[in-house]
Amino acid sequence: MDCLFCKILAGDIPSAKVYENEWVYAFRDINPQAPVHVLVIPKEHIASADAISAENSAVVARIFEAIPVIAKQEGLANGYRVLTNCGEDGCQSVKHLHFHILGGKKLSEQMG
Ligand code: DGP
Repeated sequence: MDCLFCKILAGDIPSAKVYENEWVYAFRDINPQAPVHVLVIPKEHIASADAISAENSAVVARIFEAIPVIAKQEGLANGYRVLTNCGEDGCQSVKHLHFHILGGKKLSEQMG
């Protein structure tokens, strides 16, 4: 499959691993938008938030279980932002579901 994040999962493209378990992989964003910028992805290919269904949503719970673990590991005790971009209008550039964890500074109140 021609998917950048599947290639990262396969080890074909290097990444700076932050966290991994059976279902989830997390690594540093190559173009950080904050002092801490981690991407959390399912190991299973899901194209975007718009492709989440009753059949595959269990992994989303696994991702959200991993997020506080990663946040603690990254020292984000003062808070952080979790977001996912979806589709063309959402400016999703990589078509493999991913959640951005942003923190390490006071973030902008602007969301869109
Ligand atoms: P989005 O725009 O929401 O689809 O975010 C995709 C993110 O992926 C973007 O912040 C940059 C990051 N990214 C793109 N290519 C690579 C890569 O090869 N390695 C890493 N670590 N991050 C990447």
